[in-house]
Amino acid sequence: MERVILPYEKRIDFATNLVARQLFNIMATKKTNLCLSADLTMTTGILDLLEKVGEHICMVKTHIDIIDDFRDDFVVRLKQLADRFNFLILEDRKYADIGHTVSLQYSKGLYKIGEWADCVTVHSLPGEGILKALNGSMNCITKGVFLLAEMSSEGNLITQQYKQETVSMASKYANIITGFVCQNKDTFQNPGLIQLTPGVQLECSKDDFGQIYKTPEKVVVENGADVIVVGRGITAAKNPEVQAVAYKDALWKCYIKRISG
Ligand code: S5P
Repeated sequence: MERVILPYEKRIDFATNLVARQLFNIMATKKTNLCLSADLTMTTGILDLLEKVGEHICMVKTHIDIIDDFRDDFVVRLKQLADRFNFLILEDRKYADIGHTVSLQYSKGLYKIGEWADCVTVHSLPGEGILKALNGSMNCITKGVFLLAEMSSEGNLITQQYKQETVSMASKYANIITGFVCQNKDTFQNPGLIQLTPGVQLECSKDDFGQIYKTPEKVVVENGADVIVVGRGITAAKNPEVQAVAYKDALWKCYIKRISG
């Protein structure tokens, strides 16, 4: 059956990655497919925002390397919030190096991402070695990878062939692949994988650096997004909490419309 018309709870059994199972479960239980991109540069800003919107999201997406006052206790508190409100943590590291380097970037250094992130974003550009290395680092732990198959930004260099080869590369590493970061429903068919789509605001627009925004209706109903990433649409709002609820409601309504045919 076509992936986009199956409800999240029916897709759980197709998932080969444990994080994908968890995420389908959280979305079905909390009735939200909103992922907050918490692109703020101070830890208190991120933690305060999550206190307010944690109940409305299925996942938070972080860029740990943009934080000015990073300390180890930040990730402890982030984890506590994730447990309390039942959401997952995606570190948007966009790994893009040779496998050996990526395995070090994943487990070592200041951030030790592998210790706290449920899943990470990864480019397929360097080839299969990047997944082989992460597969080794994630061995036996409930962790996941969102592989970038498309991007939201104007003029990006990803071609149709690159996209198709990215999707077939993933099939060999089914146990660690949570899904794809992409814009279109024809990117992949497997109902056990999750389509993560960024570049979303309530009205179509652009930013000054080539980011292209589409509406919830467009990305969910037409383009098949399962988890929808919203950053500045919420973080830059006068009242982020009110805006998070507005996005959650709009996105969930679109999902219900899609699965109702
Ligand atoms: O193609 C992409 C992939 C990603 S992960 N386009 C994106 O914008 N992103 C990320 O989504 C980007 O790094 C940023 O953290 C977020 C979008 O933020 P917004 O403020 O534009 O909604």
